[in-house]
Amino acid sequence: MGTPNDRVTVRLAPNILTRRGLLQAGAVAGGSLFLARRAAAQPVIDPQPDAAHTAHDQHATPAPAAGPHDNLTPGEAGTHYTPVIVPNGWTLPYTVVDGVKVFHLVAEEVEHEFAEGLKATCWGYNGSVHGPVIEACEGDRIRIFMTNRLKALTTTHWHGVLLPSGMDGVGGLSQRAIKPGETFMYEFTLRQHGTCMYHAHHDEMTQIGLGMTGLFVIHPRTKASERPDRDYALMLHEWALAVGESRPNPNVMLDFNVLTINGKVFPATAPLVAQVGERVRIRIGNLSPMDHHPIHLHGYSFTVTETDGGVIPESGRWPETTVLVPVGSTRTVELVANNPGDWAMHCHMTHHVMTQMGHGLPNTIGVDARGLDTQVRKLLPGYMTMGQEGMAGMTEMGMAVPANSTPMVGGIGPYDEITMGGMFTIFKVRESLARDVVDPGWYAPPEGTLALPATDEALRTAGVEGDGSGAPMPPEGALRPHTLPPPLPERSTTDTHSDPKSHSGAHQ
Ligand SMILES: [Cu+2]
Repeated sequence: MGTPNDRVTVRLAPNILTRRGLLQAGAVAGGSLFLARRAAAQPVIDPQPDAAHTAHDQHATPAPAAGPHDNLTPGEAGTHYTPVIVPNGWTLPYTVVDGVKVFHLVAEEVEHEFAEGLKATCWGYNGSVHGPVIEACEGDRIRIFMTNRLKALTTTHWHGVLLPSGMDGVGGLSQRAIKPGETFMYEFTLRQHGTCMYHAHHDEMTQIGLGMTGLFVIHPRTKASERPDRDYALMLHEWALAVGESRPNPNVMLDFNVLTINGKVFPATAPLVAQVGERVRIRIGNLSPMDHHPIHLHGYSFTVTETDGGVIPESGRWPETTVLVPVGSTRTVELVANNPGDWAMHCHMTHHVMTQMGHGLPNTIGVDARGLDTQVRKLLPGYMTMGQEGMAGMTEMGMAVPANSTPMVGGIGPYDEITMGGMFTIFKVRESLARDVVDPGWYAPPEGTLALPATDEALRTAGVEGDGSGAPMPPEGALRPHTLPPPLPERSTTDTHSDPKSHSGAHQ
């Protein structure tokens, strides 16, 4: 998989690449970890009229306020921004017509593959779940045609995008719903940059639940040297898909059992990659129906630089290893890839790195089920009671799984079974890495930097017993449950009525 934006076709109207347009475009600076000081003082652009937009203005919704964003030429990949990388996904191509970027979204049913062996009929856009990333530039005028190929009404909301009310896409409130077979047109100028989203805003429980969501990335117009080297776009989601069923159930409130990054469960999630020294931005959106996801990255301290509300001022940022991405929001984190390795990146909710059959099982930990299994196998060949020692081993032993399901845990890693599935992926950092490598294979740690079985010599030298005896144990009393002190002694009635000013000795 190359950068999905290889597929972007851009047709520029011949007259819009004016010298003035380019100068203006270059002057609009954006904020990021790498140019945070610039963010505090964005240059004001002289709002001169520009022929590029006059052609469509007569039928376009008036913008909320004219300003420095109104007269820019359409932002170009490479010149004004570095396109995002969408693991397991893609970016929606556009055309340019009379200075307006034109996109076409189609809402429709999609046969979606979460992982090998696990498919379902979901709802998405343009043949994909989630919808393709919409990518544009601050200052772009954009027009999005939305064709409804569902059998249901729908609308599309541009989450976090600052736009006129009538373009906001809330069914019944901002517009009438789009009927099956109809195409609506949304048009507005992008007056911000950041990581926004789009999603159905009609019968939200059903339509968002079935996957009708996507990221909407708006880049600032910057010089290449001011941008991250790799800019990843990830969308989180959760699904209720009973083993063997072919449609997710959008009506549940708690029972989500398939947890995805860009629509995939690990090990079907493509890794994020970087070369040592590269500046990496990771945008994470969450339109799961019900759950926030604390996304944890190993091996790094990162900085949270943006929410879907915009850039966080430098003074308001703090370092993190886990960023909570609440439902209905995005978080953008940035780091410099200075620690080579294969680093886990996953939701830290333990049930969110477990797939389908991992949830709600009876607790059999510590149970010897061999006798039971033998009995049950007479009725159900291959039956195995799961989880006497926990859930590990479910991948490795190649246990047969029912039709249309995935093993409840991950896959075989470089050494052993990776016991996480679901909302899990890997950040692969290498000393040297070609630009277009999707997966450089497993990391081979340098000599002396890999955890291995302790040798007898090492144990002896350290005075450590390999059977665990002699290891420190809690000091006497350290783990004793605390008990509350006894109640205070009861006071006499006269005490409670005494004058506080003359409390002591007043009753003598
Ligand atoms: Cu989670």
